[in-house]
Amino acid sequence: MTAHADDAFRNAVDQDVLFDHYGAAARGANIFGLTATPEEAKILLLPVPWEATVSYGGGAAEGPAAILRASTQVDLYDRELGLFYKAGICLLPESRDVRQWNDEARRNAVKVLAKGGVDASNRKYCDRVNALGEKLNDYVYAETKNILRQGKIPGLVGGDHSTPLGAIRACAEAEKGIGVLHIDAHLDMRKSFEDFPWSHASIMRNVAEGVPGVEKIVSVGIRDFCREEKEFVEGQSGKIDVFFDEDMAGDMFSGKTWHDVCTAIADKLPRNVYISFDIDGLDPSLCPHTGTPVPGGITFNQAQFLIKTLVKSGHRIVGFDMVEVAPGRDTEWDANVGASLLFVLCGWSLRSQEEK
Ligand SMILES: [Mn+2]
Repeated sequence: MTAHADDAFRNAVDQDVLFDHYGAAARGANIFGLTATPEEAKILLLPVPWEATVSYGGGAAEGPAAILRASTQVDLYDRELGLFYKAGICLLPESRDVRQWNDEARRNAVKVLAKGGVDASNRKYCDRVNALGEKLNDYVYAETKNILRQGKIPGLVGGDHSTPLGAIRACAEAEKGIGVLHIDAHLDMRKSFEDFPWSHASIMRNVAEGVPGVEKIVSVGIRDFCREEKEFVEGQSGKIDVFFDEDMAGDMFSGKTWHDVCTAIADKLPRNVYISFDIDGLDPSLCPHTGTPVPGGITFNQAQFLIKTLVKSGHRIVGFDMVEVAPGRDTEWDANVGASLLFVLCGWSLRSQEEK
């Protein structure tokens, strides 16, 4: 067990600490109101309250706590999957280290963002942000490795979209030649963003260039990107397939079905798949407070059907993340949607272990 996982376990059995982290809703119960311990649970969810380099709206660092609070509203029975939650789903406690790294990185990042990038006067702040980003990547990698070593399914709860790099790396080492199903409004293929290489806007570029165990990336729902990102994708000789939001909608306006689209997406992926789900891939009415909302996007039912189709066509989900959920000040709506999607991801990940 890593030092962090050790902490996580001690915190999980210490209700006062859990109470501290998550507020009144969580006393004695974990996500979805379940009570499985980290030892019992088949799915371990790692909260990563990190949003160091957010460029527009903030709040994603509060995503895990908000999802936990909202998760008690999710009905546990699923007509197709039955009482799958009995396999155990457990959200680990937030790491105090990650909170501290995030706060420090955020303070430093603001000094770079204020000038629209790095120059001689703020280089040291930029360097510090990037060093803390590397620490975060190492932490997520070690925690995910640890979850996989126990034969459990890892699910990361962000945080911004920079957070799952270490999780994808760990999953790609456990199963060679995995695919990444990337659901997002943004292509996230920038070389770096405002001189931050570990940015939310670079996550899939970092996966494509830095995680050799990923043989395929399929990006879905994409409707915001720059020319450099598009050219990067085109230069990857088929390693990356993009299902642009406009094209998917256009196909359906012209008579194709969502079933057709989902089958085409699933056909592009190898058997073992990591799902990286940025909530802003959905229609922004489902995530109005996410950091960088974009008009368009898929519905909740379409997302659910896509995940189902993937599993029913014989793919195995080796890990997943749910990122960029930012709670609104006066509403639990974003977190309700995030919690529901997280439940869908948990259910079909478990089912996918059984499918041949
Ligand atoms: Mn993203």
